[in-house]
Amino acid sequence: MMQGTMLSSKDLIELEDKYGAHNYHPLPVVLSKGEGVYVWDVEGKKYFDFLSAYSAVNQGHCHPRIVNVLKEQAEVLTLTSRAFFNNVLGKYEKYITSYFGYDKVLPMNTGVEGVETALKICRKWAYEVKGIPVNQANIIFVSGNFHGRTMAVISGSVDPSSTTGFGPYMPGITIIPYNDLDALKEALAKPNVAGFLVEPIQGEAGVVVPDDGYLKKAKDLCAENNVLFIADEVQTGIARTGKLLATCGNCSCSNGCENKPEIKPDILILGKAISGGVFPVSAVLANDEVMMAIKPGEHGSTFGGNPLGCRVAMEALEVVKDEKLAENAEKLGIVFRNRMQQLVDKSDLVTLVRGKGLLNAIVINDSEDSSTAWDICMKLSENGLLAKPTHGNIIRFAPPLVMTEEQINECCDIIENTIINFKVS
Ligand code: IF1
Repeated sequence: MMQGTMLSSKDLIELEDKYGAHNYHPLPVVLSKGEGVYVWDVEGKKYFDFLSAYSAVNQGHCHPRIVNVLKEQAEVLTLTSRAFFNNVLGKYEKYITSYFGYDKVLPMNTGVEGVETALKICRKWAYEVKGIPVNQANIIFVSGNFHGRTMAVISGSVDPSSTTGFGPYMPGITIIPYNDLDALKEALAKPNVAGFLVEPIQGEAGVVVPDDGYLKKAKDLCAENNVLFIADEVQTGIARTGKLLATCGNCSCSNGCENKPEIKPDILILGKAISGGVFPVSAVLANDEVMMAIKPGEHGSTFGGNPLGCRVAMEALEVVKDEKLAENAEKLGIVFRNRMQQLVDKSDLVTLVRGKGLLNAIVINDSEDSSTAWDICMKLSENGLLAKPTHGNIIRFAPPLVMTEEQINECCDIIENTIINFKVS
């Protein structure tokens, strides 16, 4: 195919099929442009983006302030490695630790690198501070989790699509049911427990929101047992659930939020929208008594803390504050769930709606392995709205947080009309 010839969606799908690993099954939509809450396909069709690259573009596609900083820094210095200092990293570290209220940050790139980093910090702290016998540390995961695709992380998964064919798995992991404090109490009573890793809301499991008080009680149980509470806010963080963090107000952060310090993770993991979807940036935050367990040369990465990602992340986080994205997510989430509840009440196809802020999902009245949710998403794309089923019969709805009330109502109209007129095959 000649470079520069206009390739159709079909051509481009064929290229990926022929030359790309088949590790995804995307909706047959080929995107070529994004701006705010909208994306366009190769043929010029416009869509509302209701997935936001799995909550990585909370600030909206190609936010001008973030893109401008990317361009500016890209012409000056992109990467030095950590073999040397650079003139951006220290400023970023001060900025982000103040923003979230922690002593220190360990900068990485992808979300799963952040999770792996948190697991390593937790183990190191267990041996050097808590005094667990070396190589005996155990970390508690919860079933239904999704923390990424690396070997250690899938060792704590119960999802066959994440685990089958990738053994043997990493030892030192206990898996208990999510949202079950008795199970947590029992697991914490075992010897050598170092940490408890949990998503405040389970995104991939289908936007599963735990009972009120679960996270707070879990944090308290961890504290009582000298076990680190590790929050994976890669998907739920950065204003997505209607607060800066789903673990809610770290009132010692620099935002002066009035929330009382309800839950403050011992280790906080951020990714995705920390950079507005413009560049891979992740961050692991902790206070000194935990973070200082890592000594020079014991962890890092080529791109971790690069000046380009740091500049982008600082601007992306400023946008979250300046544009009051958490408040907007909170407000529009209520509008969205009310509209979806009306749909639940009048359609046999939708059995429930759940979520917080603008991380929501509807459950389709069909078996997990039916194609109904997929077919509905295909119809939604024809009607100008992009979403994708998560597990089986659940459709996740996560638009950029810059959406207006008028736009969210327009999207609810699209969803409602699509569902009402949908014929189950
Ligand atoms: C894919 C899922 C979402 C995450 C949480 C860590 C990571 C993720 C809570 C790892 C990443 C992404 C991965 C992406 C699709 C998407 C996803 F469907 F896979 F499960 F959002 F729910 N913690 N989630 O959600 O971050 O290394 O990807 O930067 O793998 O297909 P990452």
